[in-house]
Amino acid sequence: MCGVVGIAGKTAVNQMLFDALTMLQHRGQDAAGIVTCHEGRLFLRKDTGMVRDVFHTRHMRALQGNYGIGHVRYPTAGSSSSAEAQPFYVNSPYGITLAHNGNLTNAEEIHDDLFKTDLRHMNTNSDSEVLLNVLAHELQKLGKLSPVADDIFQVIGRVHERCRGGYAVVSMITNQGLVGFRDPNGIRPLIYGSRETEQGMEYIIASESVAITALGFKVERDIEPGEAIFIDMDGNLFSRQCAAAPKYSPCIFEYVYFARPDAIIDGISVYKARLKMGEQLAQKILREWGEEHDIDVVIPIPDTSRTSALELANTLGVKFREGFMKNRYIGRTFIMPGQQLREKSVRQKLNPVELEFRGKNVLLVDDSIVRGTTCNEIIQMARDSGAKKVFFASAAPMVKYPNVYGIDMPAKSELIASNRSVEEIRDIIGADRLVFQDLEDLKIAIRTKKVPAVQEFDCSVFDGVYVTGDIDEAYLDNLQQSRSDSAKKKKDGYIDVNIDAASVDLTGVKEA
Ligand code: PIN
Repeated sequence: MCGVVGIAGKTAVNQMLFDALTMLQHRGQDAAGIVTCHEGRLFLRKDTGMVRDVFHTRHMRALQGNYGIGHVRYPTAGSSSSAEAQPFYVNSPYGITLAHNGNLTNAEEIHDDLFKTDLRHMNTNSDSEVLLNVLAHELQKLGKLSPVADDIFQVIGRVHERCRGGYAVVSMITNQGLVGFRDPNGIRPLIYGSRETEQGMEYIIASESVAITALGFKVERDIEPGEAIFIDMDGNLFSRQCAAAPKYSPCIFEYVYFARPDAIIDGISVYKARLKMGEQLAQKILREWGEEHDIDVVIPIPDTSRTSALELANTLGVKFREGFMKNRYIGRTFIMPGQQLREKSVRQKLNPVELEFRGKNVLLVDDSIVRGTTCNEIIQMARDSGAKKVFFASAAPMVKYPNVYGIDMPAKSELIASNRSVEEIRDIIGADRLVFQDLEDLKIAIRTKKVPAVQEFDCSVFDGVYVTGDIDEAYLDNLQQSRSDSAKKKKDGYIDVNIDAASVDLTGVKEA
């Protein structure tokens, strides 16, 4: 998962891009990058690390210009080097930079075509570089010295024809303008806003509304599935539907966990959706455990589950208490994650408030259970703190299938629910009772009458239905192989040999 932002401004955009990336930091803490454009020259700074660590004063000073894009990267299998930090750059045509959130499901196929037919070279394993080269190749084919909005939209149409999967993209075409577009299913989010200034209208495109409002811009609207917007160098904005059969299927996991609660995605408040998830889950508990359940207190596992746990407690009529305090100063992970490390870091991250547990039957609430390893540790902490019974509730249904649209889920074999019953999972994690949200209830929690266009979601991690229709067993087997291979490499301390970013994709770009 990643965060993207693009700004077409009237004054320097470096600080605004930096601020926007800090608002999107939760979408990726592995790497960050900004590229700006000033008088036809590009200035790029990207590296692994958090936003505050990647950009120093000297970098910020060098990021000149009124147009720019930025990216924060989530650690995904096989992309941990700084060479694969974004934005990516390709010099021809025009000089194009691109930041991508999502994952192409046919990247390998396109990679082959790009190499054998289009004679394009790619220097990383990143599907985002593939996407950039498709865009560049299609623009090149048009062969226009000064493409207008119509040309850009025609090219995005071609990108949609060639690329499959989930993608929300911002791209800067040197001296031509800023483009934002979203995959035909609207799997990954993208939204834009505007701000009136004395010099004229400024525009921002971002993964989440929070980056727009925090910068003092006004949210205009979400970019629709398959739609593209283009802001030319004079600041004129154009938009067009570029996909043949667009359909809303936003990723349901954004609402469950990834997005900030204060974000509004596709017109739906993430906060409100999480409250309703708590309400739905409480109804299920009342249905299945009966009114005479023996829950004394509801305790969220911070941070994401807090909102749903609060409403769950309200609906049950049970006390809501903060039983775990989070150490928010654990910043970077210097060693590659492994099972042991994950377990250790839970105890460093969360500390129990013992008096909330002693002698009580507690219901712990988390947003989801993925590997099941942290809940195991947390349940043990609750017992060590003196809890009588420890119940566990997941605000999301059982995660049974891998994600192929840009959420870095573990391989299927590592998902605790992939081949197990609720009872088996309960036994493994050591809870006295375990309850999962039903998928239909989750959808009910998110849907709102106010947004009739968004009724269906990409729920593939829960139901195995992949909305792009191109995922079969062979694809998932392959994925399993690469995800577990890359995990193994990481555990063995293997590092992919990559030519340093500075000597690869900065050709003609001044490094900030
Ligand atoms: C954590 C959000 N959330 C916690 C992510 C743990 C699954 N895990 C998914 C639960 S936070 S496990 O709110 O952002 O801090 O099942 O894989 O052990």
